[in-house]
Amino acid sequence: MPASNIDIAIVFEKIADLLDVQGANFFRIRAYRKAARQLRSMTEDIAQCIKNGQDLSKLPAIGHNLAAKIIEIIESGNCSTLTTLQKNSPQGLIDLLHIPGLGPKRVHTLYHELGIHTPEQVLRAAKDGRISSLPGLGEKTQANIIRAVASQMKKKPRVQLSIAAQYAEPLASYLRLIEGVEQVVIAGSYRRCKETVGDIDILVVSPKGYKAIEAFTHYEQVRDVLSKGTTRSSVILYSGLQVDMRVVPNASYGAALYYFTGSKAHNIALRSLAKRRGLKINEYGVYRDNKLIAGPTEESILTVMELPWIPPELRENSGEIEAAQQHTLPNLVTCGDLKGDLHAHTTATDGHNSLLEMALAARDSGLDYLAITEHSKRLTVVHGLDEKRLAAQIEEIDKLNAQLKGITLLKGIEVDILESGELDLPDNILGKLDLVIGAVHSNFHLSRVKQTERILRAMDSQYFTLLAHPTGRLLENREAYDVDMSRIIRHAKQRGCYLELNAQPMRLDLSALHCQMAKTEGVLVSINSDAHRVTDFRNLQYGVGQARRGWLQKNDVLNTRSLAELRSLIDNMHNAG
Ligand code: DGT
Ligand code: CA
Ligand code: CA
Repeated sequence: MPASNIDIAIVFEKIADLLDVQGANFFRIRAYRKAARQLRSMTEDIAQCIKNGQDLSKLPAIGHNLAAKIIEIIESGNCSTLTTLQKNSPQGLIDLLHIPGLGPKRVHTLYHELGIHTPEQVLRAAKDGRISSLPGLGEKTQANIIRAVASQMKKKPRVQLSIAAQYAEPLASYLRLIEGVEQVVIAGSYRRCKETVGDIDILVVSPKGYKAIEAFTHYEQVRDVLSKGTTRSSVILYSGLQVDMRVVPNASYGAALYYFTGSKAHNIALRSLAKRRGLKINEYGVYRDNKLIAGPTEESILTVMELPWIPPELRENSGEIEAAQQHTLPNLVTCGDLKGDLHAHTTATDGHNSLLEMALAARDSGLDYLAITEHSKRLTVVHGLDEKRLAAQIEEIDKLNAQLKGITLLKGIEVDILESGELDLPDNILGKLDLVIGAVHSNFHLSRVKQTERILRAMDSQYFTLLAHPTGRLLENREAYDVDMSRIIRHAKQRGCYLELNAQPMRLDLSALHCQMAKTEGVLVSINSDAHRVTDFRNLQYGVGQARRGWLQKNDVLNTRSLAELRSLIDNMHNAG
């Protein structure tokens, strides 16, 4: 397989980086960078140009010297200049260039004066005060370096699952059309339905690895090719998202999928279980005495381990392997189990569609009932409903229900929980509703005790049915407010009320851990879309993914109940309360 334009550009960029660190001549470095840019922007295949007898040195930014290097790379697959440079500089040195405040000059100094060539070493030296003693690097620079390295090491931005899907799914569809590609699966944390992902991991089954890799690195959304081999490659998309791809043959599909689905902790635990059973497990298969005994499917891997199917959402090494051994794994809730949705808005407040439009969209999504739960008057920015407007909506819903077929609208409200724990609307109107969702939308910074008391107090009010987005967090954006969730869950149990798992991709609130706590306590969770427009019912899938990560079964979820069952659950609660 001849090197492509991008392969050669990567080589030139690496050379430029290494020369930079060595303090080489500025013009020499710039020549490599310019040539790399030229190669990345060219539409003709450079290998083809050579075949056609074209003189490469006539191309912009490419002289005789670089033309010879291009020919060398294409003919031999190697570049002796890069090999020599790599021999003389330790791995990791280039990573230092990407730390803010550490240009080539400083990296050069750190390496030659202190022998530093990894971010960890930089951090250690800075903390020991060794960096500030170097010429041209004072206390202030040292402090800045500590901050930059520490934040770089800890912070890899994570992307919401639904946003990752917008980039990963079209890429997977594109790859499915490539000649020789038999299967494409998005693995990693994406497949485990984690609420955010660090990067996308794509597994491709094909006997023609290079074709798939070529297609991958030439995908139109690719901004940078980080690495490119015969069976694996990593790229950065224009969105900033990193995608790692591995190509495997059919025979190791299951083993590779299992490995790349992770989590790492699960894999490690499974591997040590295998070891105890005299087996060896890796990304190519399961082996007994070096003989391959499983590999083509994930089921085959688990079967030789004498384990039942473990759904990807559970693979976090948080008890699933033990439960699998004891055959006590939960039968997880699925999207098809949901019979209704208990949280939605319309144009009456901050929604974008009418009652009728929302009702029909819910029905089209396969639901039997939908609760309309507008904001209450305290939320003036979204025209929250007061008693009068709510009464009017109740009437409107009654009328609509008389005409609608195949879907029932429930009358509800997402009522603000005031700082005192009182609800924003009086009992006389709340009592006319089918259900009342209470929500915290203000005073997020109360102390843990006060915030918890506020919510418990709200749950005590007679008509309270369900606590909306229980911790108020917005993923990668706003921390959860500080509450004692185990007290809230125990109180919900006592009161006979329920907790929402808000399925908006930026919320996914309850967390998986809180779902497990609710389940243990026997408090039902309602997976709600919190739809603001007709297309938002799609978000239910993310709520279900989160519920599955929280080990919830159909029975643990309130809105898997039929409408009649739901009504009787809510009525019993009022009678008890
Ligand atoms: P992310 O990307 O941070 O959301 O999380 P993951 O789980 O997708 O992690 P990633 O992308 O680093 O790796 C993908 C999978 O590859 C991971 O879930 C398990 C597997 N894997 C990666 N590194 C290791 C390793 O060192 N040991 C084992 N056993 N598996 C690994
Ligand atoms: Ca990943
Ligand atoms: Ca990865």
